[in-house]
Amino acid sequence: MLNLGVIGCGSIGRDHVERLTTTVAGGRVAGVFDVVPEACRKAVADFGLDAEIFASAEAMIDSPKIDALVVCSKNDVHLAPLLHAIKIGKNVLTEKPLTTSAAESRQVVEAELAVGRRFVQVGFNRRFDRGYLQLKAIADSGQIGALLLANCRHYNAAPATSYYRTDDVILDTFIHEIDVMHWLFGENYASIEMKLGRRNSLNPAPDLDEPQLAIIELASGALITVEININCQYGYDIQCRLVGERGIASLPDVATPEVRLDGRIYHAIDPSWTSRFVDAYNSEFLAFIHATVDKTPLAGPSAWDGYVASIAGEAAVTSLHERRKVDIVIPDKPALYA
Ligand code: ISE
Repeated sequence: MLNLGVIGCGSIGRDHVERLTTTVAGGRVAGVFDVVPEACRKAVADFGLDAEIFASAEAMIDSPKIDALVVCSKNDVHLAPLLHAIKIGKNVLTEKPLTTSAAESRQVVEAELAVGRRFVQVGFNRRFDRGYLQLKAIADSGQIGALLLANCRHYNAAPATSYYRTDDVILDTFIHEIDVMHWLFGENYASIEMKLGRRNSLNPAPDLDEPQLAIIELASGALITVEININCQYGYDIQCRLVGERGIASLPDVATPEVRLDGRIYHAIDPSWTSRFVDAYNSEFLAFIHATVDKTPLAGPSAWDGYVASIAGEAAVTSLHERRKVDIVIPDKPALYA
């Protein structure tokens, strides 16, 4: 049984504590830390945890009672625990994004390269989703030919938090497509251009500019467009369509029952990512736990993938603010991440 220490017991941290306690085998929550101690006490009480509440992330990472870490703290404070865990040789599953800047993400990569092994798996959960895995198999099989275009939609009913701002739309939401499309296409990005759409009058936050439209150009000339709309009101709607030379492959909609009622036929849409990607979250944890227990290389999205996403994310933020197309330059991938 892998003893996990969870850093950050807010919304996604609580979700992960719950899945580790009720669903995912092979690991248990043995320690928790949050800058708000009450969040730890609540998680321990709500999920009946037999876990130590630590006074600091450092103390938990250092503790011999903790085998590996799960980072669910705010996006801009991921770096310190990641570097600390790598330094003392413990694996970490960190929520996305790896960090909020390319320079910080590069530090994580450098820390792994210095030791010569991977310690970090990034929570880009799409890579464990059944539908995306099917798309990847179709793309890699060559059956629809080389990929020419892709269109994605990332719609949230409402922003994730009351303090969600314009850059979060890129670095917290769109970052998923930045990673998963890089993986699906298997080639590097060349440039990105972000556009702001007409403001939704139902958007409650004054400094949250969206919807946004991304146009990504790949090294081969292929183009990806992504609509990010986080005030769509009607549900959590994730779509992706790959256009190849001979055919098209689209992400299947999540199967929900067809309901015939009150003169209508309809399928329910997931309300949020928690339910939409529940299986993917469970699978990413299982993969992390098995690799850590078996001492085999981590197989999920790596610190390098997180770094690439940070480079592209930063370019997207620059593009949005400066209203211009921005080049994306990805360095050569080190052998460790081959
Ligand atoms: C959240 O953190 C996610 O990971 C969701 O997939 C995304 O849709 C949401 O906007 C993020 O806040």
